[in-house]
Amino acid sequence: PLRKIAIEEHFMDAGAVHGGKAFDPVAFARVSGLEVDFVKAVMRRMNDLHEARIEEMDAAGIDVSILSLTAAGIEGIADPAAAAIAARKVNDFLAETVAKADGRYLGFASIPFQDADAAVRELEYSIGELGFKGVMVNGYVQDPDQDVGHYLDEERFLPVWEAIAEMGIPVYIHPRPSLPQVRDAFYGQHPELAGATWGFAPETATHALRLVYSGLFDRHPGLNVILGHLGETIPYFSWRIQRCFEYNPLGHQVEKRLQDYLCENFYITTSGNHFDQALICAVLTIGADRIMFATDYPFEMSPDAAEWIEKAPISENDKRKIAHGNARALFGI
Ligand code: GRE
Ligand code: ZN
Repeated sequence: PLRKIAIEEHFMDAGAVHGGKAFDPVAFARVSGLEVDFVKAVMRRMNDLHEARIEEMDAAGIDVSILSLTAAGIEGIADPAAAAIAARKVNDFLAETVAKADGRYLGFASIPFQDADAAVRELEYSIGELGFKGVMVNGYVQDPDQDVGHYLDEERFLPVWEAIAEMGIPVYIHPRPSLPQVRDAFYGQHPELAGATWGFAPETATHALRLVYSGLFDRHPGLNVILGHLGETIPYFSWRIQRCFEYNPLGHQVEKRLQDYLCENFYITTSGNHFDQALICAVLTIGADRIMFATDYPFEMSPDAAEWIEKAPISENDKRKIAHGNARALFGI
């Protein structure tokens, strides 16, 4: 069978993230636009890091899962000092989990972007000492005082990007629910559209485009950002974005076309988007060398993701790159 490495595979460390308070499925369901029963079922699988998860990996032909803290994770913590403490706990917990898993798990670091110095320290610890393969960031970073978020194109984050670029590790930008003011304005009477149905995609795509048009990749041409869900709609829309930016750059000049940044600075994954037509758009836009397999466990069932990629209407060679080859090369597995 097609061997796989899966790279958007979540766990939850509720004790660390919620400062010892129990996870609240009702609150999570409300902000994520989910049914409470769905959240409860997902959380049972989320908290299993041993038997059932490994069995599901075996059934799907997944040799290695790169684990990441589920959204909103550290980014959702308002107090910078609490964020730094929580990130350290989560990273230590993940390192122990990886160490016990006989090579079946690797990890993405959580870092406290709320405080750039602390984030760089946690990078050095989690990448340098714990051996994690990159950073997972769950969208915008909570402000300590107001219900606003900070996207990673802000100047305050430049030292963190510099350290990331120097280490040569990728950053996976994962969705988190939009800020309340965006949710209310966009989705008011339609909470069913706010989450993974639709809202996560424009939220995360906007974040990625802000990075591009901030000139981040001109400053760090070797930097790699990973997007899930077959690129959060960006491949499909990339031609129009480039076209309309050329007409109306509004002072934001960058050195290359969006298509060039996609091919040089982005990877996308197949997490939670088992759609042949979207895959083909991605293959024709960014290329099979920059697409990687992921399942979005536990929000999706890994065998569904596996069966889909096995049957996808692309070449055997592309399938092998997507299933495991690109991840082996990028992460040195
Ligand atoms: C996720 O990956 O974080 C996620 C959610 C809610 C629904 C679906 C989903 O947080 O993939
Ligand atoms: Zn996910």
